[in-house]
Amino acid sequence: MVTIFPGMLRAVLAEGVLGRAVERGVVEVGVHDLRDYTSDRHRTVDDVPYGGGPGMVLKPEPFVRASDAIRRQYGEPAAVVLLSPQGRPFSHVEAVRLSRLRHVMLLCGRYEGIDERVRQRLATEEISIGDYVLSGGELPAAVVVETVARLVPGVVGDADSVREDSFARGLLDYPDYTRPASLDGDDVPQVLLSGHHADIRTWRKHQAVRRTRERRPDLLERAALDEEERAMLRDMSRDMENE
Ligand code: 9WO
Repeated sequence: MVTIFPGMLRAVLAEGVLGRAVERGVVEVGVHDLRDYTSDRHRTVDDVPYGGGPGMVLKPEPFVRASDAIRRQYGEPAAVVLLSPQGRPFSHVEAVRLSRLRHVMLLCGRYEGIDERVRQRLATEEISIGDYVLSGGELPAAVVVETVARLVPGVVGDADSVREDSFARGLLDYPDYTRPASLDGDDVPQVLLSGHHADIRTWRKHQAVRRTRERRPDLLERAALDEEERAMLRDMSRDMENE
C-alpha cells in the first residue's frame, strides 16, 4: 500500500482481528510512505495542475519509484488497485476475488487528484467504496484491506462465522441480544430464552429474511435462499396482500 499518511493505515492494521493476523504472519501488509520515493530535499509529492484550477495534484514519479521498489521487494503484484470515486463499486464479491490473489498493491491518492499517468501506467483497476468524496484513498484502502483479509483462511479464528456472514449469504443479519433479559421492561424475545435450538434457528432466519425484505429488497434478487427462506418470503408477501 502506497500513501502519504502511512500512520493512518498502520493504526488500523495494528488493532483487532487484522492486527492479530498480521502478528501471526497469516497476512502481510506493507505500508509504504510515498515521500520515501521522492528525490528532492523537500520530499515533494505534489505539484500544481497543468491547465490551472484549484489545489494540487500528486506527482507521478514517486508512485513509479514506489511501485518499482515494491515489485523488487515482494515480486509482481496480481493486481494494482487505485482507490478512487471513479472506480468500480466495492462489494463482497470483489473482496472474494481479491482475497484469492497472492499480492495486491493499493495506491492512495490525496489532494485534488493524482496524475492521470499513474492510473494508466500502474493501476490495473480502480475501486470505489461508495458514492461520496473523501480527502484521500487511505480510509477506502483500510476498508478494502480489512474486508479482503477477513476472507483469507486463518485470519478470522472461526471459519463458520465468515461463511455465515451477512453478505456471504446475501441476507442482512438477524438481531442479537445479550443479558439482561429485561432492560427496563424491554424484553429479549422469548424464543431466544427457550433453549429450543430448532425454533431459534427458524426465528433468526425469519428475522433475517424480513429485515432484508424491508430494508434491502435489492439484495433478495441475488441472495441464495434455501427452500425455507423462499417460503418465508412468500408468506410475508401474502400477508401484505391480505392487509
Ligand atoms: C477534490 C477536489 C476539490 C476541488 C476540485 C476538484 C477536486 N477533486 C477532488 C478529488 O476527487 N479528490 C480525490 C480525493 C483525489 C483522489 C483521492 N481522493 C479520494 C478518494 N476521495 N475519495 C476517494 C474515494 C476512494 C474510494 N472510494 C470512495 C472515495
